[in-house]
Amino acid sequence: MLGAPGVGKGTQGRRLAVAYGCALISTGEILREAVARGTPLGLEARRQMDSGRLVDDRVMIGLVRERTGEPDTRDGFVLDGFPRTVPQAEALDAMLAERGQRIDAVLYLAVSEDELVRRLQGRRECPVCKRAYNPEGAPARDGIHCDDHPTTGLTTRLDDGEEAVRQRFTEFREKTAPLVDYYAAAGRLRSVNGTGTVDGVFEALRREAGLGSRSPQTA
Ligand code: G5P
Ligand code: MG
Repeated sequence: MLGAPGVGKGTQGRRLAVAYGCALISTGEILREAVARGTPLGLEARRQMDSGRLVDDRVMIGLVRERTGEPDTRDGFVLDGFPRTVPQAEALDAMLAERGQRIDAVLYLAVSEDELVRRLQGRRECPVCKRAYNPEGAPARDGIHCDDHPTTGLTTRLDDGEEAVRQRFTEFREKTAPLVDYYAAAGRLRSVNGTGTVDGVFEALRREAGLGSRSPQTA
C-alpha cells in the first residue's frame, strides 16, 4: 500500500489482508508498539516518529526483513507503510528475490491534501485492535468506543498534531512520492482514487489488485 499520510493504507490494507487471508505488516504499527513497550527499537524511533520524520532506512529494512521471514507470511502479506524511500524499495526487491518471492501489485491511493488533513484531524483509533475511525466517513457506532471492543475508548495518535502532520506531508513529497515513478517504470503500479466511502474504495482496490488466482474469502 502506497500513499500519503491518512490516505487509508491501514484501513484498506487490513481489509485486503482479511479478504485474501494473508498477513498485514504495518511498519507504523510495529514501531508504535515498540515505542509503547520501550524496546531499543522504540527508543531509537520515538523522536523521529513524534516529529513526523521517517525512521532510518537501515532500521526499517532490518525490521521488515525479520518480519517478512515469520511463518504467518508464508501465503503472502500486505505491506502498509513500507517501502517509503527508494533505498527501501530496492532492498525489498532484493530480499524478495532472495526468497523467490515478488510483489504482485503496488496499490497507490490518492486523495487531495485538504481531505487528508480533515481525515487526520478526525481520526480516532482503537488502542486494542488499531482500527481507525472518523466521524466523517467511518464513524464508530456510539462515537466513542471501538465497535469490536465496546468497553475500549478511542484515542488520538501523537503524530496527528498540526506540526507533525505538516512534516509527514513534507517527508511524503520528498522521499516517498518518487516511488510512484519507481513502480510505474517497473509496470507494477495500480493507482486508485481513495476518495469516497471505505467500502467503495475497497471494491476499487480489489478490482485493481490483480491478484491472479488468489480467491478472496470474505469482503
Ligand atoms: P504510518 O503509521 O505508516 P502514515 O502517516 O503513513 O503513518 P497513517 O497516518 O497511518 O499513515 P493511513 O494508514 O494511510 O494513515 O490511513 P488510515 O489510518 O487507514 O485512515 C486515516 C483516516 O481516514 C481514518 O480516520 C480512517 O477512518 C479514514 N479513512 C480510511 N480509509 C478511508 C476511506 O476509504 N474513505 C474515507 N472516507 N475515510 C477513510 O507511519 C507513522 C510513522 O512511522 C514511521 C515514520 O516516522 C512515520 O511518520 N515509519 C517509517 N519511517 C521510515 N520508513 C518506513 N517504512 C516507515 N514506516 C513507518
Ligand atoms: Mg496507517
